[in-house]
Amino acid sequence: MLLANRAGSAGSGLYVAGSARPALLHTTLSGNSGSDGSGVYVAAGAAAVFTNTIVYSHTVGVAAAAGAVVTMANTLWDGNATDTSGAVVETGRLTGSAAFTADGYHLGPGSAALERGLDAGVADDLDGEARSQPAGTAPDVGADESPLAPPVAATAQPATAVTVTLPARASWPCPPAW
Ligand SMILES: [Ca+2]
Repeated sequence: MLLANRAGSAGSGLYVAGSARPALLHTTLSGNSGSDGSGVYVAAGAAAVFTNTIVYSHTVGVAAAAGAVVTMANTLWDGNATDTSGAVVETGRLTGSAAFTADGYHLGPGSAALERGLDAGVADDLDGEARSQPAGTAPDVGADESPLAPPVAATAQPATAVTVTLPARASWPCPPAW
């Protein structure tokens, strides 16, 4: 998790350069700032592979220099002025609210990260809690795994029969006298 870091150079959350080839699983990048505003910067000649990532609140979420190779699978983008710059190859793009809790990285109700990840073989989360929850569901995107269910798209509810029982006639108000 890379949270609210400040840096005087590009890649305020993460800077990848040289022959580095990191593969990052279940990363939450939130509110990193400084320099050119990029949360992640991958320099020429370097490469990075991200799986199940939340990129939240950056001037530029992920920046790839010319000659960098950046591959991202199942990323939730929220609140960035610009999500990507340069050649970022993306599959499983997710949008919607990260809906973090007050700490800025745990997932709250309605988060678009809930159960939208790929099975990356990660058995727990940053709290040491089991991933996935409930067992057998798709993992959450980002560093936290929550037992919360994903938001449900608005759908028509099935019709339900309604039975109304009227009180016995004797208890009705008296009819007007004739
Ligand atoms: Ca958790």
